Amino acid sequence: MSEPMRYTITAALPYTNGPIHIGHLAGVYVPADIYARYQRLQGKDVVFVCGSDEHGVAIPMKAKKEGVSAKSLIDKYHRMIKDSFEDFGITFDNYSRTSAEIHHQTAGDFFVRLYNQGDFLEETTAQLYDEEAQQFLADRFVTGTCPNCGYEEAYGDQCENCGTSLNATELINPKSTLSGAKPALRETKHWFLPLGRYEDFLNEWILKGHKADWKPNVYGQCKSWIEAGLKPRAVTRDLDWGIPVPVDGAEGKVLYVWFDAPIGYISSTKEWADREERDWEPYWKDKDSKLLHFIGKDNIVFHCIIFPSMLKAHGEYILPDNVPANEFLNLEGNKLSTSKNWAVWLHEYLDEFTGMQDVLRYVLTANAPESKDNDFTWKDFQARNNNELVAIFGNFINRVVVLSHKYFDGIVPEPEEFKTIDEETLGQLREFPEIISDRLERYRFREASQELMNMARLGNKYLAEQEPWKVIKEDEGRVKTILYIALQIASGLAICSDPLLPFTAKKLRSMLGLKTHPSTPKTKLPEGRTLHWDDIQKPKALIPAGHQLEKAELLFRKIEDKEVQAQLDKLEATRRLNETEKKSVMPQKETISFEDFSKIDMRVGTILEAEKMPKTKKLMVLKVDTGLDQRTIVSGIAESFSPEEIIGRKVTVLVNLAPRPLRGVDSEGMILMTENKDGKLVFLNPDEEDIDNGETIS
Ligand code: B3M
Ligand code: ZN
Repeated sequence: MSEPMRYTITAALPYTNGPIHIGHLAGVYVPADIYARYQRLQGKDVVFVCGSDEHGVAIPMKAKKEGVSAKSLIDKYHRMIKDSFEDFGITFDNYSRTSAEIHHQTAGDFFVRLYNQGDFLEETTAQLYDEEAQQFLADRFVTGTCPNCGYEEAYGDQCENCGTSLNATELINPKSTLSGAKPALRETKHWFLPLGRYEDFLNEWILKGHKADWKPNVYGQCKSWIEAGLKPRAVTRDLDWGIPVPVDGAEGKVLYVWFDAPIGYISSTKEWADREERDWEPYWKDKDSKLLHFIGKDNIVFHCIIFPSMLKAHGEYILPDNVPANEFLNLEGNKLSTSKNWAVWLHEYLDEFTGMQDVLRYVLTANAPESKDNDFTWKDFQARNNNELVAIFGNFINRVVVLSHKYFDGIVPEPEEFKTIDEETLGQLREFPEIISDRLERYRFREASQELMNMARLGNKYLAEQEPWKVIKEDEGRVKTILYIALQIASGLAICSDPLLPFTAKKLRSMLGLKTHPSTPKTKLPEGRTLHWDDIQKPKALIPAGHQLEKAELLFRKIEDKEVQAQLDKLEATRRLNETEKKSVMPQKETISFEDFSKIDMRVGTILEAEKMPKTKKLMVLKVDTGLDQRTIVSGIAESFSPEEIIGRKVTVLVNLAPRPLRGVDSEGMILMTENKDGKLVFLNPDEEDIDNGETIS
């Protein structure tokens, strides 16, 4: 089979209801970008597209929460997401948005074509309706128990726990997220894509055709859905936010967000082609083109079942060649969550770790959730940086460039005769491009990152063993050979690190005096020779003797403990805030007048004696010095304190409460207390030691 000429690479369109975090990056954008950069470097014709997903109920819901209009919400996050991707070095050829005119047109036309071809079922059915909010409920407007796995927070279109795609009416105990009400049923007309019609096609194409090359997690999910039988899916919604359904009799209805969003890949390609004066069609219609969708695992059904069925129905489009979906990344042991602010936000990272894009790219790749969910921890981030990027990669490059300047004025020395170790080292160097290519071609980005590090290890070990800094005293000729070999490895790294560590590769090339443009497949040496990925495999020098190097700069810097601690503190603050918010706050009581309030007499007191009341669990009999007198107060605190703990403590006492008998003892007041997170009582006591008993509190 001949190599495909063209690659159409898509990355899931992020919702503009929040910023990008490390989960999005690890799952989708970093691997997609590595792959796109790699294929460009191989001289392939690549278009890498993405854009903002601005429809669906997620948008109006979030806008309501932020108290802004949906339009200003999408504008804000679109800008923010686009900018942070750019700063992070994600090389989309185009980053569009689904509110763009070209997308409304493309998605509308797509719908009309299927409509005219008779590919939809038009049906009036009873759908969930919120009578209070006067709105139909679908997707995120309704939650309930998943009929498949029993998860209680499943959405109206999908269960995020088991990934099953659902119709809202299938939810058990549905509840409106708008009003909390139990929905009623009301009739409404919609258009459905009868997925059952595509079962045979899906069977042939995925189950028979892609058993060997799709990732087991992706293939497995597809298999269980197809085998369970596919039901018709509504592709329209009763909503006022989205793309109006462009056929008669569909007033007030919009396209379902998952109908329009994947078409966004096509619109984004069109937008790019218009700008670049290119033809978009071969990228989507030519059999030679390889279409790849990079997504997270919760999007598998949409990219492997629904969108391909749409493309198939349309009739002119190619199908994805692969959908290398990743599992999820967790953060410090907990699920990443935008609403709970449990995340490392890309825009904040870029601010706090300036110029360190590659560190995050590396850590997220080395620990990518490729075959199972994985955990991001700041300690691991620090360790990968300090022990691998700094101690191996950075250390090797720094040594070789600094020593070349020190001994040979930064000119690549002419080597003397090679020893066995030199031949062996060059032999090993030559094997890397093929190994790294193989891993990247098979979407094994983790392994690719480790092989790249092994390449740096080869150089580091070679230098450490050959010790040119010692040899220089007796044998300058040998040092010439050593540095010559080490510089070949450094040049190999400059080429191979380009897809994975693009900022580093660029710096490294400039240090080595390889004046290149990263996105061009051929790397030009100043003397006009071209340097390519495959050149590493050839016996010829990568960087020839006599070539002038530029001055050394540090590729990576150490990350200090205090930087990691600052990040952990930030997360801890979030965790605490979430805990407090989780506790439901009791509604405010009826308003009282100032007069009422002034009747209350609260004083500072000290507990003098404390004794558990016999035969009770909760009660304790206290003697309290109120400054006015010493009196007995019976208090329900015995489950939270032992008598010894509280004798001598200052407390706030309500002194003018009418005495009341508790188990035969007259209680002459009340101690003020509250409950902490764990339900334990705590005194509302004056912290200051120097307040006298009897002082009033007002
Ligand atoms: N907007 C992303 C998500 O599920 C969703 C992807 C659309 S890709 C066409 O977060
Ligand atoms: Zn489920």
